[in-house]
Amino acid sequence: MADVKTSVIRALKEMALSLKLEGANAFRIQAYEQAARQLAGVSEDRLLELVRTGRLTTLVGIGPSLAEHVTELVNTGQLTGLEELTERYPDELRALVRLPSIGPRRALALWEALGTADPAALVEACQQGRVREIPGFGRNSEQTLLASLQQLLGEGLTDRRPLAEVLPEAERLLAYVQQGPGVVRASLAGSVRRFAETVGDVDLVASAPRARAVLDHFTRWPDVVKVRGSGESLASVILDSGLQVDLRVVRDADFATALHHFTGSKAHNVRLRTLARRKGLTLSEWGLHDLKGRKKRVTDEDGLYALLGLPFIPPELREDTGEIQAALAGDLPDDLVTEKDVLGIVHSHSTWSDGRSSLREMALAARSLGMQYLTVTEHSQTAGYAGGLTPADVRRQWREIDALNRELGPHFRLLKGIESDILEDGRLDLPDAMLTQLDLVIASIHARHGMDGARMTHRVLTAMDHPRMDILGHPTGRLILRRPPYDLEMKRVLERARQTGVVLEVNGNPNRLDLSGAHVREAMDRGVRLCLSCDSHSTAELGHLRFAVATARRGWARRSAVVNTLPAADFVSTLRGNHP
Ligand code: DGT
Ligand code: CA
Ligand code: CA
Ligand code: ZN
Repeated sequence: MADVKTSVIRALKEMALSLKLEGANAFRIQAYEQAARQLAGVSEDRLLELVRTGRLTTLVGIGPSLAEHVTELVNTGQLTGLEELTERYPDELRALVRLPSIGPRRALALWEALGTADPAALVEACQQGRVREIPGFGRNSEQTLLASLQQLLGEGLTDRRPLAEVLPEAERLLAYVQQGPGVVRASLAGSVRRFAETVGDVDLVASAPRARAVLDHFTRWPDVVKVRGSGESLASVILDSGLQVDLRVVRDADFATALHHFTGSKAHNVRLRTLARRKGLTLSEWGLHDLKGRKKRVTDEDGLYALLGLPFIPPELREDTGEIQAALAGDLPDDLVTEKDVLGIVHSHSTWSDGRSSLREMALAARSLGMQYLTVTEHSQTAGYAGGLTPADVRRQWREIDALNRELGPHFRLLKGIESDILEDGRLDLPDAMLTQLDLVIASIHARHGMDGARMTHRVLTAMDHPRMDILGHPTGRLILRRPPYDLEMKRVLERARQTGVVLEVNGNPNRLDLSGAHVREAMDRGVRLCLSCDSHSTAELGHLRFAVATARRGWARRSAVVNTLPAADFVSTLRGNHP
């Protein structure tokens, strides 16, 4: 009976929520909420004693009528009227009211207008723009609602995390599995291998003659706190970080098809299976078979795609967004950008503004990564909270840049730039006389995110029209799982980028990934150019490049569309060629 208190508190909270939906008197609602809070601070034994002796009203905030309700709850487990109220409003509606971005009135408005409170259905309604039509909503609140619904859904399933939070641990675990007894091959699979923005769990696939021995090795990894399941060929564990990891071990002859299957996405697999069937083959977790059930020999994923009449489709593209049709038609990009193509680090901060490494440390680190240049793009003066530089500071910084270039050149160069704030009216944050002296100008929004769509779009387009604007930094402003994009008409931004030659950033900060893969794809369709940037605030964050590259690949970006695949001089002159 240790749970009486918990269920009493839960009932009181449910009552408060139901009364909110009823539009009841605020004092009545508060009485229930306050009682729930009070009881949370009282032990179970003490609660039972107060009920027995009729002294509940000695607790602050519990009056005679609530004392009666609590007594009823403790004695009968029921609360008069609660059940009736609970039945009137479905659980999904109750979950909706609890979202921080939405109150009971708007939850009800949604429920009534759309006839459902199912979060997945609401996500779809947001995506179709049907929510903004409902009185009390607009584009902005539709976006906010969408973000919190997606979070709700994610948490409901597995508690998704940004990929970058998971990847280092996943890679350490992969290295450990590779050392397992008899392991021939091992790889990351699932959403991690596809470089999805967020990850539910980590999947690994390995091949070895004896699966059991490898699985035992796997479950002995020191960070494993719980083994959820372990079978003939599969083990699933929880790490102390809360992360779930699944490992499948197969015979090496099955490795390629197993790796392919567990890389997904599910939608990609389903479409590929349909294609296989048309060729008289069946494709499954167990491999590729002909109609007589004979297994085809498949040694790697290249071979699997070849048997299906396709070129290799990289994991980042396997989302069933047309990649199989494009591959059949020979329309997949043949020069998909890779990390090796990138010659310069774009968008970096140092201790001159809000970075944690000195300019010299940043330069040395970039050079040791094999880069030919690093753009020095500190914040501008309006970004005072981020140590933004005044024009005088910028001039002083040039002296240090010149000295470092003499020291580290000629095969490595620091380029003089700035990350200018885009001010509220779309102006840039430095005088034109200085902007023209810089090698490159990134302009980004860092304040007043909440402007309505028309004004925000005007603000960004105005900045893009500035002849010294080279690159639009983190164009949508979204923070993964935390903040929805600005209210911005992306189609017009993309169109303006095409007209002016302004380059759109693919920001590799794993919390941003902005542009997203989907927007990169739209940019590619319109002939808009990209730069793959790190937005690094320390030498370690030069590693963000890999996320920028992966995000660009998820949007089918070609090397030829990426400006920082050019050597330094060409990079600067191609930016200068903007604004025809
Ligand atoms: P996640 O973990 O939610 O970030 O996303 P995934 O894609 O890693 O999904 P997960 O871990 O459930 O499964 C890994 C892969 O296994 C998935 O991408 C495709 C494959 N798979 C899982 N379940 C199914 C299924 O029911 N049908 C098919 N065709 N493939 C599946
Ligand atoms: Ca997974
Ligand atoms: Ca999984
Ligand atoms: Zn920045």
